[in-house]
Amino acid sequence: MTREVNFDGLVGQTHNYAGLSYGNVASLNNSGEAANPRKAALQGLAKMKAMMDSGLTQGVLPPHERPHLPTLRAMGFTGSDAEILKAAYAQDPVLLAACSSASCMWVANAATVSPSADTWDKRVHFTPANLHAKLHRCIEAEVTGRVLGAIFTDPGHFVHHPVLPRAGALGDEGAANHTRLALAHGAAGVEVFTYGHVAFDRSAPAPSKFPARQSAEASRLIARAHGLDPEYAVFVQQTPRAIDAGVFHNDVIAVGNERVLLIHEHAWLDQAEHLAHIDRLLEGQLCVVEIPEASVSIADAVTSYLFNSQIVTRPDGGMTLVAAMESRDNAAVSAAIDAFVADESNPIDEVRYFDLTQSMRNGGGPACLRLRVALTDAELAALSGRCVLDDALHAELVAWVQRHYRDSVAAADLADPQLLTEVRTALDELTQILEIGAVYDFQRG
Ligand code: SUG
Repeated sequence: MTREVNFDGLVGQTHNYAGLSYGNVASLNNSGEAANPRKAALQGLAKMKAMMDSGLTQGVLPPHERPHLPTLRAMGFTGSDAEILKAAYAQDPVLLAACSSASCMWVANAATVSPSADTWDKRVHFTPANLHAKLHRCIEAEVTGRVLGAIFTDPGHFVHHPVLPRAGALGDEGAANHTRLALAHGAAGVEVFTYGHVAFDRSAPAPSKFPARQSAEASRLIARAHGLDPEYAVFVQQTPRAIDAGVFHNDVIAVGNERVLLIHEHAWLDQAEHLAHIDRLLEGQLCVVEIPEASVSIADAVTSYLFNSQIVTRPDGGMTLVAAMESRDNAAVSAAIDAFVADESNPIDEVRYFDLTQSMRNGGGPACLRLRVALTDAELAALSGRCVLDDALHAELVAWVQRHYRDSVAAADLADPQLLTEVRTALDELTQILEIGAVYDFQRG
C-alpha cells in the first residue's frame, strides 16, 4: 500500500515578523509586530495531531538553527557570538533578521519530491529548493538537505539530488510549485510544475509589480533529474496578475490531491488547455473544482488562503479540506467552500478549520507547513529517525516547546545572546528526541 505522509515543519524559536518577503502580502503587512513562537509551534503541533487522530500518517521536520552565526561570519562579522549579534543588530538589523527567520517552518518550500511510482528507478527523489529569491530563505537549503538525508537515508529507496545552482535563472521554491495528480497515491501520476517566469526568454509574460520566484528552467531541470516520464511532467506558468496580487507561490492559488484539483480560474496561463491535457493524461478522470473570480477574487484568495488548504484522503476514502480559520471568516470564501463540500460531483465532503494565525501572519497557511511524501509500506518502514508522529512523540514535542520557547519575540530580541543559547540547547535535545543525529552546524564544530 502507498500512503501520503505529510511532514510538517516545527516552528522555530525565533519565529518573528520581519517583513522580509516582498511580494508576500501578509509578511509585509505584519512587519514589526511581536510574534509568539510558543503559540506558533503549538498551533502547528495541534494540526499535526488532528491529522494523526483522523487516521493519517503524519511526520515532523525540525526547525533550523537561527540566528545562523555561520552566515553572519561569512558576511564579515567577527568576534564572539554575542559580539556578532550585537554588531549585526546595530549596523544592519535587516541582515540580522534575515539570518534569524524561522521561515524553514514552511516546508512546502523545503524540496521537490517525486514518489517512486513516478520515477524511472522506482525510488523516491528529493531536490532541496535553492530558495534563491530571498536571502533569509536561500540559507535553508544545506540544512534541509542534511535533515532529509538523515530521515530518508536508505539508498535502496531514496535519492537525494544536489540543490540547483543559486542563480536567478534557476530560482526554485520546491513543492509549493509542484502538484502531483494521480488516480491514487500509489499510481503513476502527472507531476505539474508551475513557474512564475521564463528566465531565458525576455519576451515571455512576467509579473510587473512583485517578483516571480520560480523559473521554468529550474522546474524542467528538476523533472529531468527526478527521472520522470517526460509525457507525464507538465509545465504551466502562473498568471502574472496572480503574482502581482500576492500569489508568490502556486500553492496560494491551487491545491491538488489524487485526482482532485482545487484551483482559481486565474491561476495559470492557458489554464483550460492545460487542464484538458492533464485530464487526458489521467484517462479522463481529473476532477477540477474551479473557483471563479466572481465568487472568490484573487485578493480574497490571498487574504483567506483558501487554496493553501490541504486536501487529504481520509481512511474512509472521502476527502477533507484542511483550511485556515481565515477562510471561514471570509464570507465569500466560506460560501464557496460550503458549496463545493456539498456538491457530490467532487470527493471533498468535509472541511476542518485550524487556528494557524501565527504562521498565517507571515503568509504561511496549512499547506505551506507541510511537505508531502507518498511512501509505500516498504519505504515507510525504511525511514530513519523518529519523525513519524504518534501520541508519545506528540506529547514529548509539546513538552519540549513549553520548556524552551518564548511567548514573545520582536526584532530586538534577535540580538539577545541568551536566545541563541536557548535555541542551541533546545535543538540539541530535539535531535535526540527525533533521533536524527548531528544535523546542525553548531553540533558539527
Ligand atoms: O517565503 N514567509 C514565507 C512564507 C512561505 C509560504 N510558503 C508557501 N506558500 N508554500 C515566504 O514568503 C516571511 C518572513 C518574514 O517576513 O519575517 C516569510 O518568509
